[in-house]
Amino acid sequence: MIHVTDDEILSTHRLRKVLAEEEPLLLSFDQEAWTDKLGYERLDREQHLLLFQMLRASMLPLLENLTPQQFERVGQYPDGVRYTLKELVELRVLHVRDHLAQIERVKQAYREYRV
Ligand code: NI
Repeated sequence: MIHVTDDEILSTHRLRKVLAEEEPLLLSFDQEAWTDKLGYERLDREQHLLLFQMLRASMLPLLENLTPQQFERVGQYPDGVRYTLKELVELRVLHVRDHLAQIERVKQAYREYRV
């Protein structure tokens, strides 16, 4: 949950930059370093879930009623790879979906183990 929220912070930042600026620089993060150095196991999950929900809610008015031109706005990573706003939104959806599937697999494995 903490990782998903941290990713959402960056994703929110990227979407806002691409909407506001001309071909802005996009940033990724070193996930393992964040998990390790920020001590994820000590952080409050409920608080991060709330933060995730607030980030999502804050983006709704910005992502509603976008024009096709806005969806084609572009940002670029330092390695030169370019993404449109549309692609960034899709990646953001996939990321959360992947982690939910992962959580389900862990639960399933746990249930099977207990039987
Ligand atoms: Ni992830």
